[in-house]
Amino acid sequence: TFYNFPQNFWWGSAASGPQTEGRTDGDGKGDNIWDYWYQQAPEKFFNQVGPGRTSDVYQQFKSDVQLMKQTGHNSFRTSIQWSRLFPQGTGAINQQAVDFYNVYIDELIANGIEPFMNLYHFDMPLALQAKGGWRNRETVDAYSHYAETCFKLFGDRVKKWFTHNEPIVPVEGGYLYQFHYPAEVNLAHAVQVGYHETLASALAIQKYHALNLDGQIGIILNLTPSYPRDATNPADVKAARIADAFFNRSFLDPAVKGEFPADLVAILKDLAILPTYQPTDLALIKANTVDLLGINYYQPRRVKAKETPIDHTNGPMPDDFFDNYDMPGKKVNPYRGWEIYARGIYDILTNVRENYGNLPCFISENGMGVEGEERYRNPAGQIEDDYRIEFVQDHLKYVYQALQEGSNCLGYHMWTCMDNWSWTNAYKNRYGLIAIDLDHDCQRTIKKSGYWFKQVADQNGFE
Ligand code: BGP
Repeated sequence: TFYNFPQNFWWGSAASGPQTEGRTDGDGKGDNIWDYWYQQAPEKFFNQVGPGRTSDVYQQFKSDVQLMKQTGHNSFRTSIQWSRLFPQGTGAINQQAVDFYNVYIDELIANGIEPFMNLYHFDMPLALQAKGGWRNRETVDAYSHYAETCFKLFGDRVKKWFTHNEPIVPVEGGYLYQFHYPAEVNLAHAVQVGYHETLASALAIQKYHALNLDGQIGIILNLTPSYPRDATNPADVKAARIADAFFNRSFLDPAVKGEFPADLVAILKDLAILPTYQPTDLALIKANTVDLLGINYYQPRRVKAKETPIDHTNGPMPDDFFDNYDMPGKKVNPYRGWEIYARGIYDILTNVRENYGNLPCFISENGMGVEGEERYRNPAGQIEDDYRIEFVQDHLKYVYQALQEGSNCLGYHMWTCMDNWSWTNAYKNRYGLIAIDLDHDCQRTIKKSGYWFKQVADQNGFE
């Protein structure tokens, strides 16, 4: 069979400002929490490589756009760095940032690549974090001003906007499992942070629509289908449902339906940790839902009824309600420890079609991080990443199946365009269609998967 995708399907990749641009001295960027955390605790970062050492897109974007063309992109997502545009998070604007994003956006468009722009990719400006970050309602106002400024500056050309990338991740990383700054363990704080992210998203959507800019605004969520160990065991099913409420529906429901999931609200009420809110907020969230949903998919979540004793050390945790289930025989990416389960992408798209009004959506990230890819470099200098081609093909077949059944999936973006710096893992795992050589001015070479992807995009499908 030839897997033929719909006309005008979006083929491309995703990246983020903080992971690719590079700081560059004298450009006026303010610190964000990653700059700060690295200064405080470099040992937390793989090989002690921090956010200053990136693929240097700030300098090299023009030739990078040519590489995107050579790898079949008709669209590409990155993010504006809040702390580049507003070095203090609010207040004075940095004109050099405006200039940079202007030329970057124009270069993409001039080369036939539609820019998709995300506003927040884990990069809280330090000056705002110093006042509590997302825990503080003032951050919501600062964000809404930042978002509106971006729409006014770039919205004449950028027609696809996203309020957040994976808003659950700063909640989990910063306030539950300690892989983002401020690395607390406090469910009440986590809930407040998540609530403010959702409120900020609704406010940005309101501002965007009010400007009548003839584009769409959405949110990008990492959805992890939550599978019970035994689908015939009610306790397992219940556990999986609770995990789904905490990690998927917590953001998906307010973003698409304008309402928080009742079962999650009941749990938080029971624990007396509902967030602080203003009475008018809920109507605002109800009235300002997304036009478009970006779905990042890497792995499912396998869950069983709680069997291990509840750990009370840090107060309540989502983990009090379920145990993760280590399914025997599952396929795992050994470098990241994430299960590889291509069918999950079909289950998500089907869920969106059946339970979320078949909202327009697209796969906004999917990919495979591999350590030590240099060993696959052939004598001609190309990295032969057949495992990545197989991974993408497996997932695309399930996207195709969902499309056949009526899914409104509009595109597929890989994580990522070129190997990039990734939070505390830095350069350990490489995800790109294009390799970079960190020791030689980040020299770029297209991987085998990059050429393969170009062929798929050109043919709008594959055999
Ligand atoms: C997603 C993020 C990306 C990127 C990717 C790969 O969660 O949106 O920023 O990091 O995952 O993850 P990692 O680099 O941690 O393996």
